[in-house]
Amino acid sequence: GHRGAVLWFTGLSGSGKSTVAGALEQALYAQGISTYLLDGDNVRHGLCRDLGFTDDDRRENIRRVGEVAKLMVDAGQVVLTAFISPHRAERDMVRNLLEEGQFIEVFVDTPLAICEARDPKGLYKKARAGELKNFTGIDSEYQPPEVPDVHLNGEQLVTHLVPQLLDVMRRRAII
Ligand code: GGZ
Repeated sequence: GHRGAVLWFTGLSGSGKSTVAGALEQALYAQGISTYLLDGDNVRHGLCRDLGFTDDDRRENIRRVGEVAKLMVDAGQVVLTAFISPHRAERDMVRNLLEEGQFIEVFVDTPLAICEARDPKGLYKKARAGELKNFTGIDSEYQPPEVPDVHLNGEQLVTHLVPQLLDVMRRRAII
């Protein structure tokens, strides 16, 4: 069995949040544990389609995602979220929405230079050229977690990272 909880992935664009969360989802599925992955691809086109990337809009984006995650956790679901969520205050707001132990902050720690070299969507290039404003890490702040529940080295392979997450979930009696 399993109990409801949210694994809240935070990190720069291109840090690997969605990739790691997707790989964890597959590993859990193989163990018969269903999860739901919330990320920009399924949220920013619907629930948050009216929001952009100003500080206020990011705050509202994270607030809405946090409220949805809470509802799903109340329903017993294991929720994975993959948003930059650059501000400590918003991540702490979501932590405070949930019960003790239901919120697991996962820092996907990948240096900006590596994210920028990966640049899968060419967004860093656009941001450097001034074509994209308020880009996290370029002209918008990212506040790294001071004491994340899980601190992942984003330069490692997902095959190495997923077992670390499964360990934490077992230790916290989520799975
Ligand atoms: C950061 C941006 C921006 C700006 C578009 N800053 O790598 P991606 O493309 O797929 O992921 C990024 C995604 C970030 O959305 P989030 O909802 O996770 O952000 S937040 O938590 O801060 O609300 C990136 C793309 O959207 N993107 N413009 N200016 N990322």
